[in-house]
Amino acid sequence: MGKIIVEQGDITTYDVDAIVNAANASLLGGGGVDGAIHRAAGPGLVEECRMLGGCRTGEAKITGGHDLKARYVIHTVGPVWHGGDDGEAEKLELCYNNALQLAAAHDCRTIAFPSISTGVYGFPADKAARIAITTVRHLLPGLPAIDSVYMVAFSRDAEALLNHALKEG
Ligand code: AR6
Repeated sequence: MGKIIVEQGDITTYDVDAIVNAANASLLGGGGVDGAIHRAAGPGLVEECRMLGGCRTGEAKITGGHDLKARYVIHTVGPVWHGGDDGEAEKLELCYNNALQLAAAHDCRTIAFPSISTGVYGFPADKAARIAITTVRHLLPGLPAIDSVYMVAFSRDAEALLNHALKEG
């Protein structure tokens, strides 16, 4: 069965089959990890994204990786945190679920995720880490072709939260 690997790093440098982007509904780029991915992938990425017609919260769409080492970018739109009573947890779970299923459908064996929604969208990082790990862990037995899922934390603090969630399970 595939394994979950928590690391601190810059997801744009990952040499994996697919990296996941924490995008917005337009899919036309933005700040944070989205901006970094678009800068590293080059202008071909936004051109391809223009043809996708946006993406709803919790959904995922796939493009090529362009100038990235990754073969694909899987774009998903996390929920904006509104206090926790607006279905945020379920929507975040959907992001991980849909992104991983889409990766598997494209024969990806190695996938890297950022901590979706924990930047501009304000999702509490501890809760988000638990949802990320739990969701991926539940899916892996049903997706035997997936070999490694990297959970890439941008900060040491985020890495510690993910490691804590990994040990809890
Ligand atoms: N590698 C890995 N993680 C990163 C990187 C990187 N290069 N850069 C940032 N992070 P955010 P969101 C982490 O704000 O909260 C954009 O403008 C960051 O530390 O990128 O889902 C979109 O266009 C944080 O932990 O995404 C949307 O409008 C995590 O990635 C909006 O932000 C997510 O932070 C989406 O907000």
